[in-house]
Amino acid sequence: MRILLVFIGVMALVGTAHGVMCTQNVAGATSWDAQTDPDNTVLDVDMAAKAGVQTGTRVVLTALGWDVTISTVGASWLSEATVRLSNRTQTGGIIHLRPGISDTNSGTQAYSSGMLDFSDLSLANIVLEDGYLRIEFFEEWDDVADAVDATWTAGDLFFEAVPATSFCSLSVTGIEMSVTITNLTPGVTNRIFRTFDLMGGVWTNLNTFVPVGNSVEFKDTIPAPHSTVIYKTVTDVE
Ligand SMILES: [Ca+2]
Ligand SMILES: [Ca+2]
Ligand SMILES: [Ca+2]
Repeated sequence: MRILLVFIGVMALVGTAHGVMCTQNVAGATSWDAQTDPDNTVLDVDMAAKAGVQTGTRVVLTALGWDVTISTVGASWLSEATVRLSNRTQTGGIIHLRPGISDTNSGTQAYSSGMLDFSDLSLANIVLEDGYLRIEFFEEWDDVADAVDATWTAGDLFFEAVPATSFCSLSVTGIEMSVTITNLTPGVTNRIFRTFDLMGGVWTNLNTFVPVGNSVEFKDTIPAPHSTVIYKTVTDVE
């Protein structure tokens, strides 16, 4: 019997294997004092959801752009308004963006850019293991302690986000097969479904698992008389 195996990767992610453009509005964010000061605005952004995948999915940011308006207070310079981009643990790729970096004026000014690829700038990608991006607004030079130095009055930051996808390898012996599913996110529920007919067949949930590591081996026995079997893994919404 000829067995045809077709493995479909994480269905929900197939369409997002490439970078997804994601937008984060920053209107109203305030930079008060120096970096780490608790007064500063800090955003905790679910980039996985923005990229169209399940919350908690690993996401890598590979490019950045901006279209923002900054308004300073008193004598503070526009160049000092800075945004710190990192994962929640502030490890790995960290970027400090200063849209008005050469602007030693005070007042209100708009700044914009095209998309800048981190690799073109010899910068490391920002790796979000849990899919969350931390954005802290702070002052490169704090003019007045415990007072707002600048407000990001309008605009957006833009990111190219690449969500994790699953890759599968197959080995077939007779009608028994095993699949190693890799690039999984630990702790996130996945389900494996099987059908014998891609066009209108019933999908049967064979297994539900929550991976401890990044990969899981899955075994199945293909029942006779089927010669075609199709599997898919789906990352659960909950
Ligand atoms: Ca201040
Ligand atoms: Ca300042
Ligand atoms: Ca303070």
